[in-house]
Amino acid sequence: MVSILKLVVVKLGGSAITDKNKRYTPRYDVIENIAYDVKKLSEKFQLILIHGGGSFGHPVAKEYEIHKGFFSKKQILGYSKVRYYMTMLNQIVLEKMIEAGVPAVTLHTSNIAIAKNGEIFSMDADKILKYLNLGMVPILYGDAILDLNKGFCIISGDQIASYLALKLRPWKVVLGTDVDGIYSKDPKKHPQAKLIQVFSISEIEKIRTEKLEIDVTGGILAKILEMEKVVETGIPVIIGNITIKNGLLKLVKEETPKYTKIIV
Ligand code: IP8
Repeated sequence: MVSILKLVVVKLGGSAITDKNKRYTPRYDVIENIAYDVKKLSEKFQLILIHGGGSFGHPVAKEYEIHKGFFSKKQILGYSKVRYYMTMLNQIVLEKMIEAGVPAVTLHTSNIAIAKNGEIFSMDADKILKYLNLGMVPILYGDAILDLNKGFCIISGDQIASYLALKLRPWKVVLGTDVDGIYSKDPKKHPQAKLIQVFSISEIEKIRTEKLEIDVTGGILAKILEMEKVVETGIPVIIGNITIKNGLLKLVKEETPKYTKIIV
């Protein structure tokens, strides 16, 4: 069975789908709106959804230093907790998708992938393709996974998005977040920050000098470096706001004036 629909890899950022200031707090209204957009988009595109950790994954991963790999027995309860809370967030996303009529199916990242030194070493992309060919919408998420050298590590949703983009060569990669794109400064701290509509990877030094909030998966800098691998191969990457009504719908179709396109 060969599908003729264009494939889009969509990352639902943790800052959009959760309240990053309150542990384990989903933004139900945002997830519901996104699910409605996904339903509409799924009529025209094949979609792979990947969600981030937000306040479900990051605080607990940081507390137990899961991203540093195994170095103490004290961490193993933390590994369980990260997996537990990420599964919980995933259930919420999945539930809202199904309620909106999206034939979504979760592939738990830690069960289909293994890492080596913090990078995805292998992932069973064939299963993802099989679900796509059935007309379903696979969902993966940033997670704590086994690592061949470090015992375990954290793999971000962005790493999954770039890995799958390079393997499956989608029409485009869309990164949804809670701001309109990449700014000259952190827009949450500097209201006068300017949205960069076309961000060239060569300009990365400009934001490298900024004091940016870094989470266990490296924040905006790690995101851009991950996306460099994708745009280098000619696949477009766009980033924009999915917390507003029809935000994801308009972003995928590039029907909004406010978003960032990442180029080499
Ligand atoms: O939010 C990290 O994924 P991200 C997930 O895409 C965890 O960076 C478990 C912290």
